[in-house]
Amino acid sequence: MFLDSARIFVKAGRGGSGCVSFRREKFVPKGGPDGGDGGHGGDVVLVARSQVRTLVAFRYKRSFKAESGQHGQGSLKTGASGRRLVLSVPVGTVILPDEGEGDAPLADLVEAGQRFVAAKGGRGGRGNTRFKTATHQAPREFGPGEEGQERHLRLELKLLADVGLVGLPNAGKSTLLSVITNARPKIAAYPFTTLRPILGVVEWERHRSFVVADIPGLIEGAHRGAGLGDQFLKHVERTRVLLHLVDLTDPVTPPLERVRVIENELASYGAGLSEKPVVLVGTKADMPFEPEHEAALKAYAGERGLPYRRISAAAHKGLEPLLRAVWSFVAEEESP
Ligand SMILES: Nc1nc2c(ncn2[C@@H]2O[C@H](COP(=O)(O)OP(=O)(O)OP(=O)(O)O)[C@@H](O)[C@H]2O)c(=O)[nH]1
Ligand SMILES: [Mg+2]
Repeated sequence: MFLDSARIFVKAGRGGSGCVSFRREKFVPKGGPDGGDGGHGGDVVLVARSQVRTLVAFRYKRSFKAESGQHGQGSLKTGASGRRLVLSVPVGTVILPDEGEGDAPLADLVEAGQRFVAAKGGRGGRGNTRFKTATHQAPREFGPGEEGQERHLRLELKLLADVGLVGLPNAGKSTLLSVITNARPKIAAYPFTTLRPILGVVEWERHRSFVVADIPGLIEGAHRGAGLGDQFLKHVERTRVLLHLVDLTDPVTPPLERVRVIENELASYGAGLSEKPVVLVGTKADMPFEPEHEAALKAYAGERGLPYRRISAAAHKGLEPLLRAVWSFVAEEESP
């Protein structure tokens, strides 16, 4: 599991001051006090939303202030309340006090739509009307608006992968992860370079990030324990889409044979892996490869109704279209 975290500063709006005012009308002999109350300051509220997958947005902006309330006015007009500031966070975000202030969570937003008032807006001050009593007919007192609450908070999220990379050893999975995410996996020209799953976050435009899991390569018989076995497939059980990487440059084994190996292992593992949406990805396209190999892959993808994309992670080619295809699957299952 991989932890995404952020530290933010939130400040709620200040309450507006109460107003000191007296009624002055031509034919009314004794104008009384008529100062209205100040408006309340806006809250800063965190809301869990399923469209947001990571805390990446909080790397760009860390300080958040809600609007203050307006001052009260004469004629008993209450000031307008400040607008609340709503920040969207991923479902699964745990909100903790600042470092040094304890580790007991303040909130755990486990469901979409769940909210947490991170900073409470200040109350508006009372207008002078409120200070009027039988013996105090012309009060000049008023309440100042209250300060909005402010604090530093820590946000933490345990990431689950949205996208899984599968393929034979050496297919180029880790290389792809290294160019589309912030992760820096080990890459080498021998099989089983990757020994344990590694997660990375793709920043796909702002507020549209998702998590990719790179797992060790699978080989024939992985479900019986061959190679590193299928023990790591549990890390892709919860993903929305699998990227099945096929090395276009392998001159020895026909690509469809290699595709079948992986498909068989996914099916033998069970847990619905073989029903998951798949994007077939031909890799290392910067190197020479047999066009018939790619044609066979494309034809197979066509038959199965799978998208096919050709990439070169090394040359950064085809990545944008691939990510767009992936995003369509990641975004598809989102509930509002
Ligand atoms: N020319 C070229 N070489 C690539 C490309 N992608 C990966 N490679 C090379 O292929 C080899 C294997 O790459 P990895 O990314 O480690 O492959 P993997 O699928 O993660 O392998 P395992 O972790 O062993 O399953 C490395 O030598 C990479 O440099 C590419 O786009 N172009
Ligand atoms: Mg690897």
